[in-house]
Amino acid sequence: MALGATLGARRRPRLCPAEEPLFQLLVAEKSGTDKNRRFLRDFKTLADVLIQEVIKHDLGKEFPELQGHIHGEESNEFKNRQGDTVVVRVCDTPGDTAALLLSVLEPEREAAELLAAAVHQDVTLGDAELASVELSIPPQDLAIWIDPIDSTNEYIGGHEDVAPIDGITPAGLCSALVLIGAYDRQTGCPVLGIINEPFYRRDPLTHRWQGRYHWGVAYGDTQLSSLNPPPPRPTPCVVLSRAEGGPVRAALGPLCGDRLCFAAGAGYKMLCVILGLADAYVLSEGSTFTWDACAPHAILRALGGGAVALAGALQARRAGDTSPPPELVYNRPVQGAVGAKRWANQGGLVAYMHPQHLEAVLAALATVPGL
Ligand code: 2IP
Ligand code: CA
Ligand code: CA
Repeated sequence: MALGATLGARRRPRLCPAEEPLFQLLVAEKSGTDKNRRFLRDFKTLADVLIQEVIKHDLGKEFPELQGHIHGEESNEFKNRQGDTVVVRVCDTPGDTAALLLSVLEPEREAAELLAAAVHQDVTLGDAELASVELSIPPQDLAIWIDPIDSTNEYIGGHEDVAPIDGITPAGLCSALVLIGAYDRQTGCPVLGIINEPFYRRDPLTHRWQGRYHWGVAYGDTQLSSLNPPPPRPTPCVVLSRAEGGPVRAALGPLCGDRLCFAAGAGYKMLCVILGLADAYVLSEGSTFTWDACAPHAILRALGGGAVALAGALQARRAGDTSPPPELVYNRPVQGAVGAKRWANQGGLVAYMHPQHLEAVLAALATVPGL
């Protein structure tokens, strides 16, 4: 089976399997005793690490050529409450996985067993669109970035009822996303992306959470996606982090009229551009990483958009270079940096759908001193 179809059709990295008690734990509110709160925090952090391990395990099994090239944000070392280090992984049987998880979640045996059952569950998606895709990408040319949960703070906070403003939900559970991106090992270009929205909405009848996912492939001359490119707005809407500073806001304000929007989650803000809820996402600092941007960037490229390094683009522009700025790549660590910072998207980024909006954003930001 082709890699693209398989990435989409294999077990979904959904946080919420059908089992109601497990599901309740994952989204449980912060009510109850301190002990409960601590357990929930551990449980959610464990889910974060475990999702990455499940994806790594499944992909590596299906495509041995990818083994050693599947990277993620999380380390699989997890400290339990006794201070011991547990290496979280998918074991050969649900029983072994449950036993391993229990060493973190003790004494919550039921939670450990439900989680292990979810990990070992085989989910086959009937995605007619993906099934009809005839594209073969050699797995040995690719590598993977995974962010098992983006917008962790919102995930842990668990706020369910944040009202959208012009279609963009500024905070809350719905900005917690699972991001899986594949890039070309040689060039670093993003090739394939999947964004899973586990908390997309409540089913109106059952009141259970429903997820949805989006995918895109940009490989050679092939551009395919589960979505259609959104049309450009005459006056662009730019989405920003709430942490974005005054000078950037002031420079972009006039460009957008009253349409500066704010949202949590780097992945969610890129998704807003993908879905046409915003025309661009601007970030002026290196506070996102390869695992945040790779998957949404691949989908943007599949739809005709992209993502560029902001500082580099402004520098080239100021030096009189009028060619389109180079797109972000995912195989180049930051020289001299250590830890997660090696994979920071240094100097910020602009994600866009339509090149004229990228151009307008860069023109507006070129006036900001210090950028
Ligand atoms: C975070 C997360 C944050 C985002 C930050 C990312 O990833 O997406 O929400 O900040 O840049 O690195 P902001 O919400 O201000 O855009 P994670 O949640 O995976 O740590
Ligand atoms: Ca992230
Ligand atoms: Ca994360």
